[in-house]
Amino acid sequence: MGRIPSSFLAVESAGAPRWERTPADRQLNARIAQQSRRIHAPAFLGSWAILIAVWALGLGSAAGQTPGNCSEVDLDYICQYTELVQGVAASCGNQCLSEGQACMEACMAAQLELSSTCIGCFGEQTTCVVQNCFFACAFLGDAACAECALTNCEAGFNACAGIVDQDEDEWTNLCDCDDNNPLVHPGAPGTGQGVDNNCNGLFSPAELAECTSDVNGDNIVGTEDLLSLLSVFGCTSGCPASADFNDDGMVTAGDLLIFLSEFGMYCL
Ligand SMILES: [Ca+2]
Ligand SMILES: [Ca+2]
Ligand SMILES: [Ca+2]
Ligand SMILES: [Ca+2]
Repeated sequence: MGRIPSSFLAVESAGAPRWERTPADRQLNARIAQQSRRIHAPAFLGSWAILIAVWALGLGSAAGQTPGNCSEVDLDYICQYTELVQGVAASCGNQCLSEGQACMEACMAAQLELSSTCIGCFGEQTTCVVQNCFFACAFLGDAACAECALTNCEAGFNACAGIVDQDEDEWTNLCDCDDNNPLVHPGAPGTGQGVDNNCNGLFSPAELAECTSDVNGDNIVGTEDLLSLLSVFGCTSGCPASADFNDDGMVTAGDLLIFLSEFGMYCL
């Protein structure tokens, strides 16, 4: 059962790598940053009620692809505001120890921008912990409480919320910005394929691809580059080097194929 990868803690605290050499670089990163999700390192407290929040992070392994009660927006919110969700779940868990599920749900709904169906999963968790782990949590200490809760209630919460790890890279779809690519997750090293490997919303030099068909030098292989290629397509002599990607002196289907293989990539 996976716990929090240490890299999760390092991502933001180390500062996001920023790759900016020119004004165009800054524009690129600014554009990417608009769509980025910030990852906050979780801080765990001693109270057993915090466990409710721990499960909510979906940091354990999860199986199955059943759509859950938490929407994409909910999952993104939990990833983005990890500490807030943890804190609220902890305080609500403490407040509602004796009152149970409805109390927990009302308490969380008042403080978090999560859908009611998603919050229902937190409520179920409260019930699960009280039913299965009350003794451990009340008398045996935090470690025993945590173990009991993870064993008995984590899988149920993940199933309820729809938290999965489809690509089995040990990061669930809460914070895995591409849960179909195991080379992409928070803390992942760059693979030079033009994708945001570490999910920080920015491109480091190690993540960017070496493109040959970024003709206009805007760090993305896109339609402008295609138009530039097509404007000289069929050229057989004296062709512009910027469109002759395979250096055979002509601009033909071979060059178009190279373009297509790089289309959409973010480039050095
Ligand atoms: Ca994953
Ligand atoms: Ca992934
Ligand atoms: Ca990145
Ligand atoms: Ca060529």
